[in-house]
Amino acid sequence: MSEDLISQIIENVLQGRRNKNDEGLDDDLTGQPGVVELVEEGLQQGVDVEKILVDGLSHGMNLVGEKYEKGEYFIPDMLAAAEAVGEAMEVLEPHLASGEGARESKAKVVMATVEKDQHDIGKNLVCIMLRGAGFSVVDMGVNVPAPRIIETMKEENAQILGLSALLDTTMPFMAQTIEELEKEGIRDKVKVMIGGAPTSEEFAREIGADAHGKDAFAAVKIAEKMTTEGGR
Ligand code: B12
Repeated sequence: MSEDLISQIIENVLQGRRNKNDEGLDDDLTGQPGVVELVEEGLQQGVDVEKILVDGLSHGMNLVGEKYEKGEYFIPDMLAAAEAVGEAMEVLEPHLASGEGARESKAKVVMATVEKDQHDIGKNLVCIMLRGAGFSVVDMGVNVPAPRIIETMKEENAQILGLSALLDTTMPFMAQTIEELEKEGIRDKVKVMIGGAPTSEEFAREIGADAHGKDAFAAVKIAEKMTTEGGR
């Protein structure tokens, strides 16, 4: 039953359908439940929240990415899917954040998508999972210039910084942010993790980040390690 629901979520992400009023890309699907309604149904049925998030929404979005790469989808298709996933994540978030881990706050994490980059689905997913695991998360949003990130790290007295970039062209802003942390004399007080499709372990080492996470699960593991061991 839950597998069936997950496939329906994926299918509707691919169709870019937020709710029952949306038509979808192929046939006219108006009237059938969209991503938001399916997610609500999953919650009512007691389907695991992380399963909905990772196997449904995130996986669906990755398939959209593949279709875009093959030239089968165009930007408006990506955008429709992204909006549907974003809205459904808002429905899911309170359910994760009220989970077991949420009672203790492990550490404060500042999360940002770097300057000139508007991609936020992956970052939002990381924020949701971190909150669910009991971290206190300050989400700075997208297109955040390095100086603002540094300011917020100081104001919030955060222990961990998570940077996201989805474009080759915005990866250098990750390096710039780390340089600014050094200039401001707070690099040794914070741990930096980076992520996003074009980033890698190697790139993380190159720019002096403490860790690279390939997905939201990795982000949680890294943040936990950073908190307990205080290191890489
Ligand atoms: C959706 C999408 C969009 C949406 C974004 C909507 C939104 N609100 O985010 C829209 C339509 C706006 C968009 C716009 C553009 N996009 Co776009 N987009 C995508 C797409 C299809 C999916 C990205 C996504 O959401 N993936 C799903 C999430 C769940 O995965 P994720 O982001 O990778 O995140 C996971 C991990 O990476 C990791 N993670 C992420 N961040 C972090 C941070 C930390 C700290 C950690 C530990 C882990 C971590 O955990 C996440 C969860 O598991 C990708 C294709 C792809 N294959 O990635 C292209 C893609 C990223 N886009 C691309 C391009 C070129 C653009 C545009 C320039 C297109 C244009 N010509 O206008 C613009 C740029 C806008 C801008 N200035 O940012 C290219 C980038 C190429 C490159 N290598 O530079 C891609 C790869 C598509 C392609 N093959 O050409 N895009």
